[in-house]
Amino acid sequence: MPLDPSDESRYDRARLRQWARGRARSAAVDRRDLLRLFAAGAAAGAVGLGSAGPAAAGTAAAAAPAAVPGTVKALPPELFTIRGTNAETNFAALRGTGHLTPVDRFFVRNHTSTPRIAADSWRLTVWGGGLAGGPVEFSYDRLRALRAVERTVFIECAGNGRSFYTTQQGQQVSGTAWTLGAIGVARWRGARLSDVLRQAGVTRAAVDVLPRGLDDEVVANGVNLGRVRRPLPVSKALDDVLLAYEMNGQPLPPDHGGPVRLVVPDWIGVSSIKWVGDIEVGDAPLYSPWNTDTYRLFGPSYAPEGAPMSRQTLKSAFELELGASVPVHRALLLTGRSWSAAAPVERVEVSTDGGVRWRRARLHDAPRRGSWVRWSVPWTPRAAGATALLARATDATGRTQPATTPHNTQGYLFDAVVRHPVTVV
Ligand SMILES: Nc1nc2c(c(=O)[nH]1)N[C@H]1C(S)=C(S)[C@@H](COP(=O)(O)O)O[C@H]1N2
Ligand SMILES: [Mo]
Repeated sequence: MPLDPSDESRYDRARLRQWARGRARSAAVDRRDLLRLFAAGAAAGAVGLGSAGPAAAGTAAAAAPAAVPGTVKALPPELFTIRGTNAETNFAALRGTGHLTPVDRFFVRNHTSTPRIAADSWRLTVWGGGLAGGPVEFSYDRLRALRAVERTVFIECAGNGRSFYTTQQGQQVSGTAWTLGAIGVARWRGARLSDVLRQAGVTRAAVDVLPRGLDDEVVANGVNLGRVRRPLPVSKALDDVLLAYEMNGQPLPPDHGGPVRLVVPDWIGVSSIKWVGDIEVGDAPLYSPWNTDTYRLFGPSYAPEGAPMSRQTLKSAFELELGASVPVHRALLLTGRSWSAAAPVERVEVSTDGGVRWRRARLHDAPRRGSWVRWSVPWTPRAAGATALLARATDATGRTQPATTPHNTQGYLFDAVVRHPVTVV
């Protein structure tokens, strides 16, 4: 019986019991290698799989000069901050753009580099013990012939905001030092994964699906982890997941997984596998290093085996550079965006005096699940000097961004209010 994905901790406890009984397998990766890898990452305190470090860069680092990500699209410095093989959207570059993130400024998170895959040579193979029969293949045309759906959904890296564990909370974390720009909202068009799984003959015995990318294998700390892949419970896979082939009305661009990627609403970005080439449908729980070792919560607040991650969290960002200078006595309009994976954002409050007084921001979008709201607040700075701008969102579940986030070693799911430094001159 598939477990309810809304009860994620129950789902994970069940998986962990199965793991402990030795029923689980971590496709192609030896358990000892994983432990060694995690120990190395933790000891180094700086390099994890989420890292842009030399180990995580894998083959891309060998093929390209250091710090030049293997992307196809241009990454001009006004729009992006380069972080190893990844490119972070500069939030200031979103000011004046619409609700959707234009493709030319949508962040890129690549474990290695962007592969070029022609639509007419692309194939998706669906296979595994959770199907009634053998493998079933989908060409691009077959996928496009299925009923198409469109959804506006954000994709956000689990490590978005990671650098604030260090700069605000004084804590050490491993991985790419994102500020808040590892998120984008797009209009995705594609087939439902549920339609594909049904055509492939998914049975009631199916437990997990494991989509895998066609990009290069990932080598970290000398261990080949294979291709990027992360399991989803079949209940989520049958619920609202898309196999997307269009982004903002264009064919899906290479850097964002073209010709076809998964879009997994509300879940951490790594769930949305780009350049998907095959999907294993397991009749037993499936594992990969991307849910046993990375993209998992470890630290003093968590059990030794760690805690699972599925849904993203709640955040706010100003459309302004960190450390910006603003003129004294001049009226400004502060703008920004807030988002939550749990429910629509209903309220945003802003402080321009380091968190003493708060004002309601004006919302410029109807709050909607799976997307962000744009907001604004007028501000006339009255005194020169350094200050901090703060924005704090509350979603329809009543959850408000907290003052601090409990530490985890890989710096995931930062949701605390960010102190955005500015200098009034
Ligand atoms: N095949 C593959 N899929 C992938 C990745 C990857 O490196 N390879 N990165 C994942 C991560 S960690 C994130 S946050 C999102 C980023 O999507 P984007 O690059 O389109 O912004 O893709 C996910 N899917
Ligand atoms: Mo990510």
